[in-house]
Amino acid sequence: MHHGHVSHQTDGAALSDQLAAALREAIAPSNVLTDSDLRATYETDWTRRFHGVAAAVVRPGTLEEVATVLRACGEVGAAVVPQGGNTGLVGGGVPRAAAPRDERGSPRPQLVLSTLRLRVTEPVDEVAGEVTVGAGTTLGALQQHVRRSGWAFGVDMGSRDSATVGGMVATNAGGVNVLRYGAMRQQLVGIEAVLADGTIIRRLPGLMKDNTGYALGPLLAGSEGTLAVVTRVRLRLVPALPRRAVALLAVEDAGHAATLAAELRRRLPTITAAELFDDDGMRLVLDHVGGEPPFGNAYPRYLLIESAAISDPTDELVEAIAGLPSREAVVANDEGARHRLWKLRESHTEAVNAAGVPHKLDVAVPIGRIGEFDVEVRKAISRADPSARTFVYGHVGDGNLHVNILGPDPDDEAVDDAILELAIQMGGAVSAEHGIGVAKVRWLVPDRGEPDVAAMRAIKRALDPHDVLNPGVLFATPRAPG
Ligand code: 2HG
Ligand code: ZN
Repeated sequence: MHHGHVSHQTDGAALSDQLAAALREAIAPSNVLTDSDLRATYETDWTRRFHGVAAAVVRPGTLEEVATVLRACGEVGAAVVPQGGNTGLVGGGVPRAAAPRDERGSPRPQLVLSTLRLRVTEPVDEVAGEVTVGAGTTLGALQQHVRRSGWAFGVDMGSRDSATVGGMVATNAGGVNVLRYGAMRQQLVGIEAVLADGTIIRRLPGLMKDNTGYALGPLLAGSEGTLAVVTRVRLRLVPALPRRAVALLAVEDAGHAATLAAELRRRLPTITAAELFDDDGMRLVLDHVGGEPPFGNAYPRYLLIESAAISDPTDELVEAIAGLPSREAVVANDEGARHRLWKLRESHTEAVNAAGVPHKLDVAVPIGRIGEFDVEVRKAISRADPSARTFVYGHVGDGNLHVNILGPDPDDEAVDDAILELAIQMGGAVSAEHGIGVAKVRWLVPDRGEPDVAAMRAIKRALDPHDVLNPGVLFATPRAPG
């Protein structure tokens, strides 16, 4: 099988004099990085599995600069890879390993367009419970920014200090609170973006209801940089819930964890998260970050539950889990102890990454079939690669499992295929939150079906007829026909 899109890079075309001159005229030369040392961190993704060569990394600081970059790239047929905090896990925000090609088969230069400098934050609109921020604002900075307003942001995830709001919208990031507040698309009330030809679209209304025409924001959410560069977003906020409690339950298997989480969603209205991990994963985390195991015994699976409210939800949480058939449980309400329990789950990504170059599949599975999936996926992985090490963790409350594999070569996709095939077979999806990127392009049609993908391609052609934005991401053939 040919798996040319990972690991082995071919050289992309260099920056032409015309494009170099146009960029340097539009943007301060210090924000047009052509030196390979300066480009390096923008060229490799967080897993190290995906990387490519950029002719340049450009860091526009204003909306107009973004538009100029896109126009200049369009004129010379260069490809633009939009990038936020570069915390993506499917290769969608770094240059392609095999450079995209033009009609004559020549490699096109690829540029990374970093949105990190688009950081203008507007004051919180306390009456509407909304805020408008630049795409390059990190999630952590956004959380900080709204802190004193009595409002909070509804999406949270482990990469908060690097992930940017623009990237999170472009990928429709999910995270740990989806069962309570939804993913990024559900937080979006307005958007400003630049289309491939430099056209600026903007709707940042500050209106709770706005039913005027096609909703472009929700369309761009999850478009993975293929339709526009997101420059600014208006986000809904949720009431700040300052008091928290966390419980860790030792359980028999993943199906058991899913059933308990589903039960708690009904019995515990303050629930904000229901997370799963297995014992191998927890040992790997403890070896990596240190700390004590939460229980004297080892158990097959662990379920972490968080509650948040205006007043202390501990009693409510304790009561809700008291009647549940778990093997053992601990509850934490002071900050240090809560943090230690969360760390057992949130440090998985980092611990797995420290142990090797991982294969990561973030599948969605119908909640009622999670137990069966967890059993079958481990069998399918051992069949595909008997020496693979498997860790299954994730957001069990919303049906999103992160299957992580160590062992197979970065460009050996046998285990990836086995996992994704099983997810589709069981009525799931090949991506729950990380997106398709370049990692799963072959799986878009098997998952979505031809008619859906044809409609997506029609949208892509209408908004980006010359395939300027992120070619090679989402669709299997870089160049859409027609
Ligand atoms: C998480 O939930 C992230 O921790 C990363 O989505 C998942 O490491 C992963 O595969
Ligand atoms: Zn996740």
